[in-house]
Amino acid sequence: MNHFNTRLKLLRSQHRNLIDRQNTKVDQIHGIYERWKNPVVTADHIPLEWRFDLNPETNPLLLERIGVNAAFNAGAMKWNGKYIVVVRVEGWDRKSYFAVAESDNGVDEFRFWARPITLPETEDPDINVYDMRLTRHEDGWVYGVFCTERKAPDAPAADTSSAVAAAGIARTKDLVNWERLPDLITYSGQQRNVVLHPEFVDGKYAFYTRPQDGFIDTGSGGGIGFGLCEDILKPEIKEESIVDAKTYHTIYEVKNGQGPAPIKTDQGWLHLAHGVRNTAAGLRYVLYLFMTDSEDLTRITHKPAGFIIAPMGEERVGDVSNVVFSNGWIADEDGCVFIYYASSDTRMHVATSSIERLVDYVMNTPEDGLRSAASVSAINSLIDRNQSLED
Ligand code: M1P
Repeated sequence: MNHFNTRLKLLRSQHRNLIDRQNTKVDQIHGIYERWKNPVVTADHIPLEWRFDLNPETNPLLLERIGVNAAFNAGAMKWNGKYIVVVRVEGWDRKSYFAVAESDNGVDEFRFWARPITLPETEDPDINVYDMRLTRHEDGWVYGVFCTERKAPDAPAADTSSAVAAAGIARTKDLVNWERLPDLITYSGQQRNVVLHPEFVDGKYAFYTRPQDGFIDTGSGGGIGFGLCEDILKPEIKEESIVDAKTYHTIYEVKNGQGPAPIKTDQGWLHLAHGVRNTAAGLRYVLYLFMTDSEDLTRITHKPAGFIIAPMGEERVGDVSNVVFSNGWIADEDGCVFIYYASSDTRMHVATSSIERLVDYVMNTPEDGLRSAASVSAINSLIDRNQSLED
């Protein structure tokens, strides 16, 4: 009993210290955004009540019973004045589930709500669910669109890895009670990184998609697609067009995917996405921005070359190293933007910026010329303009 009480006191104090830890801004030379020093949500932030049997009779050694491996890839939104993240929590058993954590200021003191989200299943139960994008839609609902993964039905018995990815859809009015809708039907293979646009387009629900031939290899798919759906209760996209294709010798050469729902600005829709390229050390995931036309959502108007956020320092290492991934950001009414991103499929971070800075970055950073010579030409043109200032 003595051991139990001492250990419980220690666990509680360590947990409290972690949650209460204040974050500090780390200025970046580029000036486009600031990183924050500490991860904002980690596996250790998960409440002790979810992980430990706190009864000394049944757990006298106070061992962890249901462990958490990672807390990452969170959707985000402002909710009753709080900064909310809907985190992908992955257990020691490899299963992911969703859980809401909230903070008063968006950069520290994230606390999980009392329980993880109880997500209703469809008639074909999900084996794994992850990466929820939140959309406050103009129809009045908050939608969560996520990846649902199931074993490939036609895989030979010896193949215990092949899976099928599709877009699951749930909606809520309180982030506690969720109504599950049928999975999105598309005709372009598998789907991951599907996101609902916040406004109707021609009276229809508009989705960003990411068609892919297989579970990991995108094959002929791999770009950010777009399609319309007439009835959200029977969600189906009959036609998809590619808005932002994967492209040779870019940071999105292998595949890419829409991050959170885009933010509406006076200049157009601001998009955050991830791009993937291959290296000798495996896939490298980075984040990039682009802007689409206010009216024609399929037309990219501005697209800076390269990444805006790439893994840095300890972000580089984790369960899937050399990855940054984002499916959540929040634009405050005063123009501040909180970009929630995960590193290496392990923990959550925040970077802060403003609509003004991100729009400036998107509209004034040179596009990818797709050749080394074009990159040098862009630098020379900048030097020329700078030299003319001295004349
Ligand atoms: O492991 C990196 C990411 O891989 C997938 O993203 P994509 O479909 O673009 O390859 C997802 O499983 C994502 O959760 C994960 O972070």
